[in-house]
Amino acid sequence: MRNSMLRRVATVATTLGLTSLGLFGAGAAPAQAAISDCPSGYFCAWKSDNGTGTMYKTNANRATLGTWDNTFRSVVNHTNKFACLYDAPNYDVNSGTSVWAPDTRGTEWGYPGNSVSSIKLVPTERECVLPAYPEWGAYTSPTAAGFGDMNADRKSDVIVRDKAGRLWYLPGDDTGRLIGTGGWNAMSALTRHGDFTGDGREDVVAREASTGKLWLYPGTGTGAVGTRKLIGSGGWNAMDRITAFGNLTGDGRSDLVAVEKSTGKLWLYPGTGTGLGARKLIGSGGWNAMNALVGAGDMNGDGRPDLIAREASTGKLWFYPGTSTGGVGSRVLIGSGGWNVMASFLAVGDYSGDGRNDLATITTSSYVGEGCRGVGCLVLYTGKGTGALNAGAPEDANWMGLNGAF
Ligand SMILES: [Ca+2]
Ligand SMILES: [Ca+2]
Ligand SMILES: [Ca+2]
Ligand SMILES: [Ca+2]
Repeated sequence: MRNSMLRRVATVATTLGLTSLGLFGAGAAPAQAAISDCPSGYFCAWKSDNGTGTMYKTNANRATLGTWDNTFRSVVNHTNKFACLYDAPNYDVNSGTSVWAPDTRGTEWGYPGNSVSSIKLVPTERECVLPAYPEWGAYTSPTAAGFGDMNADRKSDVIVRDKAGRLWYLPGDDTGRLIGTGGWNAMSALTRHGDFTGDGREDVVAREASTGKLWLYPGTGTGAVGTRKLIGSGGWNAMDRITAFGNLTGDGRSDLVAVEKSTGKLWLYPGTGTGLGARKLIGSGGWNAMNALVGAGDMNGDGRPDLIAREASTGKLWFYPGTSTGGVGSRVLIGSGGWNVMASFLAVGDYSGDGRNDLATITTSSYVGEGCRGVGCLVLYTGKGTGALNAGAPEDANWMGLNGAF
């Protein structure tokens, strides 16, 4: 089927809406035989309204269409990729763009809705008009605190999972690098921050949805991750909000926290250097009331990592300071409401370059901010160094069409 154009620019934000337009119907009787002539793996087009006559087909990107330029009257995308149809040659998004979703049966055909002059086949919808990954820019932190920094250049980093299940490493200079070629959609939780393996490099922890296993992917120090190691043999689907916390227990190794779904208890899983040790109860109940947990690093400057949580019913943001005994202390309100417009929170360490840890958020459709509204705004909150946050500032409008960031 055909989806609406995904494009938006950073300063003029419009909501990404997925609507069906121009779809004539699946396999309407007169055209059925001709539409089915489109081979699997190909995008096909006809000059007629009903898919009859000479057929155009391609299984690769086409920057120009030669004699087929501006002639498509019916199309079908019999591939497992998104077909991006551009009004201009050379995939120029500034004229007009339409997107046809993957259709592995090759039955959903219709009018392309624009005067097609170039075609691209891509794994994710956002790649029709944007890079696969969003732009992440960070300033150099004055100290090598390490938190949020996978390649030790003192710039905080972000990892993004796209809808095709790939992982992209964003080193903080607006670029991105592929570090996971696929399969990451099998993971129902992704977290990082802190060094679990004891080599001084940040690592990634992931929960496998189908098995409830917990895997450790050691950071290589370059932003990539190495061969995974099993650190939880099962049962992790009973847990919610699995969050890498940093080194709470003070032994130099990073720890995990997670909420037990059935009880609302908050458990600490101490990192041992080779895996996770016996868990310790650090919150006796009520944590199911929180629908986001963020291991934000040391936000109040006492050297211990802290926790931020969002209360679902009120949209409040709470700060829980890490304590010397390996737990969390009395909470402090740091956001009086409205935080439910955030789809996700990213513990980014110190992106602003003042030595204090900060917080990044990605918005839902309900967000309205200055310069950006709707899904996929990146809003940054610098830390005050006390646990509290300064007012947020939208930084980028193109964090939509992804499948998570951490
Ligand atoms: Ca870095
Ligand atoms: Ca490590
Ligand atoms: Ca702290
Ligand atoms: Ca900062």
